[in-house]
Amino acid sequence: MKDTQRILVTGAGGQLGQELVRTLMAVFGEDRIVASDIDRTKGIHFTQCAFEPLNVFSTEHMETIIQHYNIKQVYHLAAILSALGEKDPTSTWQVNLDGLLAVLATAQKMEVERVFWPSSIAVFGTNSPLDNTPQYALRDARTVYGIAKVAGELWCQYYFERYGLDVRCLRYPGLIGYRSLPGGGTTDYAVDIYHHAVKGENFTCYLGPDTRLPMLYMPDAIKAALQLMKAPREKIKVRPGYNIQGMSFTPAEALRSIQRFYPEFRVEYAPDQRQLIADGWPKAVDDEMAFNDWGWEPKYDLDFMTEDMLTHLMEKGVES
Ligand code: VAH
Repeated sequence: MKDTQRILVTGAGGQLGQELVRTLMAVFGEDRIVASDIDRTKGIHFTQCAFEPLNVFSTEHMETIIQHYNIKQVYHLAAILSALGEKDPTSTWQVNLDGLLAVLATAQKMEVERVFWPSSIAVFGTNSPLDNTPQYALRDARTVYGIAKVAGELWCQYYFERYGLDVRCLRYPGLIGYRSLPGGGTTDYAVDIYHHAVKGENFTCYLGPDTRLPMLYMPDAIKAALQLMKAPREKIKVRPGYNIQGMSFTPAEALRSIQRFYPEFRVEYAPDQRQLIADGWPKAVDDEMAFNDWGWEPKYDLDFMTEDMLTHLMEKGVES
């Protein structure tokens, strides 16, 4: 990208967005990043770069932003996550799928060079092979969130093949970070458990102790997005989302990892409706194609992440 060109992040106020904007500013410079969110109060997180309240359905407003800031890359993160999404399926579909279509159409019209969109391991479901799920396994999603991710992947592929729009996607697993809180996900327990440990409070987990899920520490998640977006176009051989993960663990394994630092910490298990969602997701995914095509290689495993999470949460003090 040229120095006069900028990057727009939609849904920047979310768990991934806050951390992504922070890294993009460090890499490209604060004056080349435009953070946006439908919730104008999220602007408090972005005092060093431009912030624009934006509802992606207002395509004229989006066009004006792209024109005014000379936007050449868009990271479209605005979405409702899996568990919250089940409370209002129609709204979840509209935000997650129709919102993506609005961004793809506008990016195409305004000649945006590259678009990043986070897909999810939630594209898979009970009839998909769930142990070390292959890149091209059946996408048998059973949540509205997952169904919208399957449809979104197909639309991203269509915009690439029909119009040449360079859309790049990652199938993120559960994301874990200490700087921002998730909201409405099925994997959110994996963030909350660390906050409880540091506060000295025992934790009630809404998934059973042996529920294995693929996960990714936030520094690796951000690294993957920037690595994917930087790769030469010809290296990107997978246009639906690339499978990626950093680790795969159960709540019981997370507990043991934390107890190395907090031996008295305890977890009670009280599975709720999110157990059904998790049971239909991969336990781990095969991310070899990401490694082969653009050099994906995670840095953090469970114990390394636990040490980093606890250290930073102790330093910063945990949010209640
Ligand atoms: C969720 N954190 O729980 C998201 C993610 C694979 C899980 O898509 O909905």
